[in-house]
Amino acid sequence: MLLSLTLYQIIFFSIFITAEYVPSETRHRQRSSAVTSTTGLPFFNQSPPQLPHRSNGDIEYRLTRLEVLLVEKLENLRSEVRESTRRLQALEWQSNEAHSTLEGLRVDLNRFAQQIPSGVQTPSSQHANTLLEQRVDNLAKGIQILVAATRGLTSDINGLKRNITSIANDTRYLLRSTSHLVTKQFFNHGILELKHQQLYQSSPLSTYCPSSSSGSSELPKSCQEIQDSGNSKSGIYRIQPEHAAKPFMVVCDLETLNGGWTVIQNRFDGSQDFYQNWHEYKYGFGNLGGEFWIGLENIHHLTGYEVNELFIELQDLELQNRTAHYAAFSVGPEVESFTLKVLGGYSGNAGDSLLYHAGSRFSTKDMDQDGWPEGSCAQAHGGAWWYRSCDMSNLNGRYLSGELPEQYIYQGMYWGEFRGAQYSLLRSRMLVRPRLQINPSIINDIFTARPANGNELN
Ligand SMILES: [Ca+2]
Repeated sequence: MLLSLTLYQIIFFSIFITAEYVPSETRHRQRSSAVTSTTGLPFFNQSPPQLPHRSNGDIEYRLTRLEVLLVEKLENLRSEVRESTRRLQALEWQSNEAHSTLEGLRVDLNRFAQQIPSGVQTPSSQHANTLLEQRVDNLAKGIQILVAATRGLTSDINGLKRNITSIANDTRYLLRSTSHLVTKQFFNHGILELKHQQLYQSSPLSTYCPSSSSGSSELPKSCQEIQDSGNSKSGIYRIQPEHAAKPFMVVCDLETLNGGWTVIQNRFDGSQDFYQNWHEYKYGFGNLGGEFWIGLENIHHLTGYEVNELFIELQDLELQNRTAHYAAFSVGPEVESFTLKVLGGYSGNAGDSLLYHAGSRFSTKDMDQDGWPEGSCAQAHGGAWWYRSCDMSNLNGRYLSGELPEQYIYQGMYWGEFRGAQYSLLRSRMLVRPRLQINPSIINDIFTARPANGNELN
């Protein structure tokens, strides 16, 4: 009865899901139509996208309601499965009991049969035989009843097994449906993407464009290409790496160490807040004329398809300069959480405080992907970095200037091997450029050199 009710609930809920659920193909078409126009041109060349007629609040309310209903239904199904399993175990136990009773009766019967004397029967032995026959008849009836009961139990058990299989199938179907539902995170992410694209469209890019900006196909792929084409003046240029969907502005340093560098991070006065969330770190923030983070998407486009060098310039409040140079540096795509995929070939006088982070995913205050299960390194240390558990450097940490009280350890914009984790530096600049030739000994460093230990946070 209970199980039948459950199946009706499932059927009702399946109908409900079908009514609310947007098929993935349809969603895909909806997403595609948000990204490309009817002319098939990329979105960023078109007018702003049309948002759905429903308000965000309405859609979000409906998504929340769907999620709550789904969680409730799944919980109900789980408790039904638990109850069925319990009943099945009880029935199996009863069945085992019946079997052992039957076995005992068979033993008794055998013993009685052995006790019946053969040969001449006296009146007393005839009486005993009659008693024995009665007991045997009783035992036989008992055995028949037990056999019938066992058959009933077996049938019940089989019925329960079928019900459990059916519930398991329904649960799998629901879980599959869940994976196709639009989640609030997906919805919010989509809104942020649209906002970003609108922002990009309205930005006055042409102000900065060099004379060669007549078409995206002619844009240089990196600052190195700008330098190779004869430019020698550092400044802001527009580039489009081969795998980037659209061009973007960068600061090129065409002078330091033979030039060709793209600046991916610049901090020197604390005017820009670097305690930002995932969205900002993905797309970049700040002012290319001042402090900025170029964005993980752009860093991936610059370094994800060919190995780059990474050059880090640091300065403390006594105006001591230090550098850290890595002959190989590569950041993965967002689906790999912008992992620091390749790092090696350190040289310089700042000390190596980054190799500890090689292989780690990027984490922000709202996206904990670090190796510290009990907490968020980005929140605890006030930054965003390729945290492990947690860090030996934190160049996107808080701009705190100089020696720090003990409670601020790891919080500042610090480089462990230079002034330690209780010191916030004055300047930090990170630059990348394509590395055309790689020394085989550097490759060896990249894949074998790992730090023996680090300042694990416990
Ligand atoms: Ca964590």
